[in-house]
Amino acid sequence: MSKSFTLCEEAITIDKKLYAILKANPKYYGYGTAGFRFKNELMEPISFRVGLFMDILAKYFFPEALGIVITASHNPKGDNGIKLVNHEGEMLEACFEGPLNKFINTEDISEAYAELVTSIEEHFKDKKPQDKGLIFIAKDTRESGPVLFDLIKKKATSEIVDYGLLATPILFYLVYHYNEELKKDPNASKPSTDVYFDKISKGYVYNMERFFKQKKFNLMVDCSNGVGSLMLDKFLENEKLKKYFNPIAIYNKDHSKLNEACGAEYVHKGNKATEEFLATPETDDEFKNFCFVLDGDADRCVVFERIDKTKPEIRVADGTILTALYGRTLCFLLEKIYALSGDLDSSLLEELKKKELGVVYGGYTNQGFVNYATNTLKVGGKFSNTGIKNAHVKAKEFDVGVMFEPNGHGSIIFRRSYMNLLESLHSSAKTEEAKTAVYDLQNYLENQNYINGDAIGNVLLVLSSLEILSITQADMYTMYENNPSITSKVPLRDRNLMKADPEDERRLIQPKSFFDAVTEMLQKEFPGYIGFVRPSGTEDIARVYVEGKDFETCQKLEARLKQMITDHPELK
Ligand code: G16
Repeated sequence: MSKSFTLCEEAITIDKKLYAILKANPKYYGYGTAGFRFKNELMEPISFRVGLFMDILAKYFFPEALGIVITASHNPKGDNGIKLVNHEGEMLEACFEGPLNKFINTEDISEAYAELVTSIEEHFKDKKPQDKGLIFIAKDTRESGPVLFDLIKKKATSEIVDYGLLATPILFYLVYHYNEELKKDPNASKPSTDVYFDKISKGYVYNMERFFKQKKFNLMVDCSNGVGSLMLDKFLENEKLKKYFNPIAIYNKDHSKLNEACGAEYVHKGNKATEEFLATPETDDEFKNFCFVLDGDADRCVVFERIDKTKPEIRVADGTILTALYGRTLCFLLEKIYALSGDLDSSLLEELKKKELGVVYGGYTNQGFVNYATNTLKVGGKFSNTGIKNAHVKAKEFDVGVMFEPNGHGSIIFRRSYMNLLESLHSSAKTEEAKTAVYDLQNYLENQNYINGDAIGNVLLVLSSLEILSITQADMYTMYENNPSITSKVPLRDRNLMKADPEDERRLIQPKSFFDAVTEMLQKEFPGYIGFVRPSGTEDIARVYVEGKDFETCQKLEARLKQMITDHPELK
């Protein structure tokens, strides 16, 4: 093993004791859709080893920071997890997942550590590690968070900056921000979270000052009893934000009931409102309740409203509708710029017109949206497997990419070169009107969380988008027509019983016989319908998705797929 990294005896002793927990629960502990996610006690040995892994990696990136968020987001409160943040403020690069998984799943830590060090050294070739590393850490409100935090830093020698309780996307942003600042000033100080709150608030206040017309709704936010309520309180310290909505009602702030019958996952998957919302009567005036629902670590949000003010049924604006809303707003802002061509530098404008705007969609994205993006918005589209870590890679292939999962996780990503072009267009604009039109787009893109999507940032961006487009919340639901669809799940003993094709998760490579049977059944009995099954990367469940012309047929197909999962011998 390299001399740069050694494992002390104490670390070996600590690990031995902790690893017994994994040995007693033998299975493969893989880095999934959003990092590691298992029962609290299983996360303890994993956290200790993750601390050692990140310590090595951080020394290759120093003086840049890396990040860790201790969260299991939408999972039940008995679970916890770890999301790892790379030096660009994105999820850990996929190339490190293999060595990390090997490290976690090899019992003998001395052997596993030596192998890990070798593979990281090979990755960095001639680059030498520093003596120090820097890691920003935050956690959600789970009780097990502090224990995992202590285990992560127990034998890590890097400098740890503890950001305490924080929404996942904020920690991601802080890593990005600090590393960007370092490029300008090698002595940049560690950012405070205010950097983030100020940025997002600035974007919203600008949009409102420019486009706000009148109050139209009562705003409600369901925080899933998670860390989002703390973030929202912090945002609302800014009085300017509150000017534009009726008093905000915040639900589900009790951290002891994290994700219990509330939150984005509950509302989105169940297509039903929470008790608290239903217990809040609509007012008699013209205002309607407008509800935003966050998830446990406040990186996802979906929106809903009552269909009829007097009835409990709701309709949900999922992440796909948010993609349509943002895509439409971007097209609108661009059209406003194009309309002022006489006031703008013509060659820069031509360059802008050549830039590619696109959307990223996944297996659960309704075909109704895909048609809307292609035929109405006329923007490019790319398929991505589940997980923001995958969507991000695809979104970066566009100059401006709107990436959202239907479950409400997403954001607008753009290339720095695109923003530089807007800056040149802005500074060379010949009239105030043209300058403002360009700045409207700059503000819309720059002052939102373009790193990995933030639930509260998205609440504000949805409100901004509606004002920019002069449309109401109700208009969001009629931008395009969805095909009937159902997303559901079937418990699995172990998520590893199924393996999805890494190229396209809608195909299963294991059990092969199950996938072949599903393909044949679909062709014979449900022609024209979409139906697929994939293992979750965050829970021990199989996710089932069906979509087609008729809802009743979708229900039959869903029931059929669920039965096939339950009956298949290799899935028992
Ligand atoms: C995580 C990921 C999301 C993903 C979701 C479900 O969300 O960040 O990208 O869509 O899990 O993944 P799976 O279908 O593999 O269970 P969160 O909000 O729980 O972190």
